[in-house]
Amino acid sequence: MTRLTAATLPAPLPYDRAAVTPGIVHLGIGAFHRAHMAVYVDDLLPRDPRWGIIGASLRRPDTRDALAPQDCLYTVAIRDASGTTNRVIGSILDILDAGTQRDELIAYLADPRVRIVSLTVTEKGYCHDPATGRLDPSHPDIVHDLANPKAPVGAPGLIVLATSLRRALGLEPLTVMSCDNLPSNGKTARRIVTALAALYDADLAAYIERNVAFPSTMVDRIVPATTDADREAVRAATGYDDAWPIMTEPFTQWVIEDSFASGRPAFELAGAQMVDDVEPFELMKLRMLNGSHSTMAYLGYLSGYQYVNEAIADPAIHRLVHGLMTEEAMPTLPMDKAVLAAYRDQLLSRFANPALRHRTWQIAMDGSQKLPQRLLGTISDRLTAGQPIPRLALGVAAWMRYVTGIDEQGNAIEVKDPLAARCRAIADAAGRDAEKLADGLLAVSEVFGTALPANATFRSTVTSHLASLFRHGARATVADVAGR
Ligand code: CS2
Repeated sequence: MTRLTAATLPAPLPYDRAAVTPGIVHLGIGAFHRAHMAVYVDDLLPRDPRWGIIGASLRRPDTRDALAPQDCLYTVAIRDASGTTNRVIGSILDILDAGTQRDELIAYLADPRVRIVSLTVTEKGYCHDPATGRLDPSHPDIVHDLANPKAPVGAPGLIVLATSLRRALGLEPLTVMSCDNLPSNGKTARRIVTALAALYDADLAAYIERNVAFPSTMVDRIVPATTDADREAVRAATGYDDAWPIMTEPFTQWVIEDSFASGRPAFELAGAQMVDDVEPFELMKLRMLNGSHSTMAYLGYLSGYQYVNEAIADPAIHRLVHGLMTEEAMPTLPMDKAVLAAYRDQLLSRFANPALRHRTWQIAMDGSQKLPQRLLGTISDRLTAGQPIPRLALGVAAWMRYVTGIDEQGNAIEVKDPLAARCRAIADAAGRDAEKLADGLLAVSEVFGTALPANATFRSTVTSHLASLFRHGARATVADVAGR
């Protein structure tokens, strides 16, 4: 069968790709970027060809290897119960593997045509302490980059190098645009990049502080990992071979703080919302969507549900998630109640999308990096206000049960998390003693900080839920906490 390439494209793109020039370097060219920002840019290229994307992966060459033979073209398959729409995206002009093509990547970062560096490097790519949001100077990437400032491996190190080269060349300053699920992601990126720069050179840190823009953005589109069955479905529907098509839902949202150092594409013409303050949107999304997602991931996995749509079809999980959003998350959010209720209802139907096949195991990944902004911030706010936290605490307890690495049938769970080994050691020492396990994990300050573990209500609610998970299992515990 024919491979998707510029020469075999079934229908021409709505712009002349040869006339598109690079304007954006994207670090972390995974499925999420290809389903989200690259689609918005693809929509804009017919009006303005100056914003082509150069993608880079920092860890693995697999995206480059899959897409380079197909001219970086790929299919986005938009799926729901009514069917699938396949669309070819051409906004990514080139993909570099930072491990082997670092010089090319650095040359693009210092290219005068490039004015935006965007990021989807996941929570752990920020090399920070998740509980405080501050640079972790002992992070292996930071240790490496401080010793090798001209050949950095982490995103913060690459941005610092790019900035110093651009300053030396007298180029326009960059805009660094985070598209990761972190609270105040722009401020977080600024804090980390500036802190790292200060470790090299105080002048450079001051330059960054004054000149580089770090808009916050709220990004939203659910993107399950692509499977071989998905590749087969795209092949059957389109008649060509695509080594790495992307699966996603019809819904997409992007809210961007309108603060750019050296110009930007007219993202609003592709449907993005340009606003002065993204924080209320970010908080809503992290606490409602992602908080529900992580809760469903751990409880769903432990209950034997492989996919989110199966988990949310369980009436007790549905009730729990509905209650978590309505009773616990929504009262902490600075948005209009009717807007929040509509967002909740839309989320519940997005979770139920039967065509997405979003694995609970995929969302369960990297919980140590995700819990603070998804559940713990909401919990702190509620405890401060003297409000109860039964459902949120169950989400936290389910994470603790999950990172023991053994499911309810006694089978191994493949726990993917930078702190997996540490959590596992704590779990092995605690056995099935809920109090010991909770004590051990609550002492992991990168996740829980220091204030929350000192709160007696938090500690006892989490511990009693954890005891119930061990004694009665996830399904019975969910039914109990969700109520009738
Ligand atoms: C998910 C997110 O994998 C996860 O942790 O919660 O990737 C989620 O699908 C996106 O944030 C949706 O925009």
